[in-house]
Amino acid sequence: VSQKGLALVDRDEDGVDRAFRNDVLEGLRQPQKAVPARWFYDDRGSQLFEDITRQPEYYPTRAETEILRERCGEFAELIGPGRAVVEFGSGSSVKTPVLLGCIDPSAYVPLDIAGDFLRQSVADLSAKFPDLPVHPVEADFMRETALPDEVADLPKLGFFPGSTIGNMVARTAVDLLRSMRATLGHDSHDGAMLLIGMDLVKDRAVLESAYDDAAGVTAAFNLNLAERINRELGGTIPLDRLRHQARWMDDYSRIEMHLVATQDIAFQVSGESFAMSAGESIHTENSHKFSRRSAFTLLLAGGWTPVRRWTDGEDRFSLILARA
Ligand code: AVJ
Repeated sequence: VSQKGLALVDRDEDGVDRAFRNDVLEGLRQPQKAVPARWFYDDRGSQLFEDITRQPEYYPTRAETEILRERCGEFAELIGPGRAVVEFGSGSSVKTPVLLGCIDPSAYVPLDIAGDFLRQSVADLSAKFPDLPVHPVEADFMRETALPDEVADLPKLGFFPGSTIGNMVARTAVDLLRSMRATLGHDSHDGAMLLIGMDLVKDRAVLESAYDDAAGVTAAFNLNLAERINRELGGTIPLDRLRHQARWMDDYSRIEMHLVATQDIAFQVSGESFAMSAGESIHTENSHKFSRRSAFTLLLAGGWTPVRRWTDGEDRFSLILARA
């Protein structure tokens, strides 16, 4: 195991994450208030997301894991042994071991901006695969990243599960796909491959309840963002006057999550004043859903040619293998 120690979070004199403050203040100044979804994932938010994946209404994690388990032999055949698996994000404790067990890789490179999660997932994986070299890289996977020298000569497989690509609008998703292609190398003899999870369009009621579970875990996950703003940015957002909402936006083929004001409110964040009328919202997340064709179009725009596509037994979720 090798590790480059790098502090990626830029904090001011008071320990405030500057990028978080900028994103929140800029977002709250817009006519449709919005905060980027990446800020959900503090420790509490990451824990709540884990809880979401265990809710009966939230099918994506189970559906994708089912595909990974059932198609093991096909992955081995199409991807082959000896690749360096580069995971964008620090890795799920369930999905990553399934994939690694299927394809006999020569190295594993988890790429994550959060060093703590990275260290935890490295420890978990090394315990399960003691002979597999693991080279964690602390980096923002939205940017092209230099991979460790140890994997320079290995053919690469990018792994991007969870339909996290769906949290991006098309422009950002294409930027990411292109930077993944640059990171993984597309000009080598043994070209890079990408295995990517993309959630599918389905019945509106099924989608809306996946993002508004009966136990209220997704609501808590959404509200935690406002709590985090209050805690880290000296905010006074009245949490009891915000309500979680999941909306299917058919024209955009996406679920939007909002925090809706239940009455007129005024609050401060980092010394700046904001107001919301009853019914007005803060837009906190997009989760795009794909058809076969919209998924292929997005991948092709990002420089990736689909090789094979799998879905789960109920056609809820897709996993696509593509080549650079
Ligand atoms: C796994 C990050 C893509 O959009 O489905 C779950 C995040 N948000 N419930 C998704 C999420 C609300 C999730 N991602």
